[in-house]
Amino acid sequence: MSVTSNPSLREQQHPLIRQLADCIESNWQHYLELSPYPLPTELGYVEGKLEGEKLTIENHCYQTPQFRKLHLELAKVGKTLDILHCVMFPRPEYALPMFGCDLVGGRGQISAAIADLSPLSRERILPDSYRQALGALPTPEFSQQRDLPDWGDIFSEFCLFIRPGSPEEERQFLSRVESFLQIHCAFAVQASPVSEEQQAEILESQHYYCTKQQQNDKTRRVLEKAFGVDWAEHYMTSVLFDLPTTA
Ligand code: BLA
Repeated sequence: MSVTSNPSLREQQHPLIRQLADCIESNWQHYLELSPYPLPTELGYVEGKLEGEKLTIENHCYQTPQFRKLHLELAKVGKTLDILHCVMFPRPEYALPMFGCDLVGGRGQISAAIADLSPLSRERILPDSYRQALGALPTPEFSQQRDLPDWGDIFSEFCLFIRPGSPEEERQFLSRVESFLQIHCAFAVQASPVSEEQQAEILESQHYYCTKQQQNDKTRRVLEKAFGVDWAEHYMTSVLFDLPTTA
């Protein structure tokens, strides 16, 4: 299946968001066998009002033999807020980490750039293969590191959370996220299914990951203001961070 995106929202967004969205999709297309993911049609493209400004959300969703859901979301609030959200949810049959990424910006400046390959094991450590590959990457210095919130214990030691200080730092962020994606996709397509016992542990770890992400009040507040409390709860638990049901 080939990925064809409606470029309308992307073209209006911060260049780093546009570039990262293109980068994510081209890596998915290059490495993985994509098929459609059935998202409720009313949630593919959504518009609401946030303090008088229009909030637009555009979702791109796929599945593959190794991933139950690949989710790329672009959102825009008037002229003030641009958002990219991306999560790759592995199928519980595979011992793969969770790729997650969030870019939040507005008025020409990205305030939060986050990317991680988060472990899905009881000990919350990445497989050796990932630690070696990630540890071998060049480690750029970013001038403004940001602190993770309390619920951020789900992230790995490789988690990047910065406010990019220059176009050069934006390029370095993009390049490191692309390396995360390449490493992840290359390992994923070679992965073999694990034992039922290990699947149960992976499932439990995905629950833990999603439950923590649902505690992100900053995301919740944006959605609540535009669409109301109930819609925000539904969206966070069924589209952004839905729990897998069966292994
Ligand atoms: C932060 N997320 C934020 C912020 C906003 C959003 C407004 C605050 C930005 C800042 O402090 O500069 C908003 N993010 C959204 C909205 C959506 C979204 C509305 O994705 C979707 C419609 N968040 C994720 C994923 C990760 C993530 C996958 O969705 C990480 C892998 C992390 N976002 C994340 C973290 C923060 C954040 C850690 C900082 C939270 C804090 O400082 O409290």
